[in-house]
Amino acid sequence: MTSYFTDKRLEAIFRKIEREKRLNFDDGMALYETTDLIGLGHLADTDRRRRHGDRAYWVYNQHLNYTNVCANRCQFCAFARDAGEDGAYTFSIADIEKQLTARIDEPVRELHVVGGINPALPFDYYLDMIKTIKAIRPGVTVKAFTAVEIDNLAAIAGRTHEETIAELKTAGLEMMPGGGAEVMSRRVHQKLFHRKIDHERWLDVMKIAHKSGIITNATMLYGHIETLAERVHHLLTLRELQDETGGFSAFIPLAFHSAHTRLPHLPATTAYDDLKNIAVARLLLDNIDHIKAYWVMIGEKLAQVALAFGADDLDGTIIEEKITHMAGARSARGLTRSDMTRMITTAGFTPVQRDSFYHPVKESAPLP
Ligand code: V47
Repeated sequence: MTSYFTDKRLEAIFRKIEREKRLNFDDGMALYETTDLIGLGHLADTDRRRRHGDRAYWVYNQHLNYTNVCANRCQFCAFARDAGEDGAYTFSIADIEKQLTARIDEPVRELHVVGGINPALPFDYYLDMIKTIKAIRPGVTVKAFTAVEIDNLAAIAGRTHEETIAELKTAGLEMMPGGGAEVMSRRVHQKLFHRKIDHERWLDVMKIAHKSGIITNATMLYGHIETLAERVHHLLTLRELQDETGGFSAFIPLAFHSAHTRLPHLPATTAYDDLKNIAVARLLLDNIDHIKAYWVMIGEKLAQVALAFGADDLDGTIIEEKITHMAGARSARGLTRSDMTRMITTAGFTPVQRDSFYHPVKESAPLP
């Protein structure tokens, strides 16, 4: 039989995987450097099918971005504003109640809640926000606050990270999203987001969350000034923490969008690089179960193709996305249940509606 691979380095990696040997930094570089996209996709798809068969997950979720006022002002962000600046907003608890009740007839399973580092908000605001969500929608999972926000909450509450997470948990926090580490490199941190906590602190907060029983996701922002070596280092650092805690549920590569940011000259990521990031993550993160193709950032069409390049999850309906659309994303603002299932079935996979913890959810009503 002829070999699948036009790149001989992939053949060697294939044999390593067959012998269940862990991939290392050099393998990661070879996977990123290869131009054998089909060979890379084949390796990732084989791994993906071994874990998940032909299942592809999605969740009925809603995003809530409670404020865009942010003290960090990262170079790559088009969402943040200074207090009082044109377009700055902060939702009151009453605004949040209104947003949730407006969608109360929809079978939302997960609320994804993130916002800027707004120095005017007291700790009680965050507790009230979670309690309000749980009061209006007792059945939803509250997936809220990146490690960056948790670090800020601990500072304003004057408590340790452990105590802060414990209080938020009592209020109803069940899971944390994966944003905030961007790409784990001192060089990139200095250049693009020096006011934000560094990756060592991000990892410390994630470790504490995991040890407190909070499952989290992890992300990597790619397609700006990072090198391939920095990407591989990022993935291997996540793998190392996962060996210790087992607390990461899914990994989501985030494709940089430059419009209205301080890096407007940077070109959009290519489909080729988007698929590579999915596939390399699937292969290097051997201890993280799920890889998400986040359709908001790579578009619905490519997200569908990514299911054959290592991704097993398309995230969800979202209802209304702000962060990437303010940076020029041209994908939909939100998708319906039938959009999600059509994307999956027409790619040859079996759709599984899930809750936040990847338990299958029974459809209770016909698709709209
Ligand atoms: O940390 C900010 C990124 C992240 C831009 O855990 C940008 O399920 C592209 O973390 N272009 C927040 N990306 C989003 C996030 C996330 C998204 C979906 C699912 C989950 C999950 C988490 O968005 C930030 C940053 O890395 N971001 N600006 C931009 N211009």
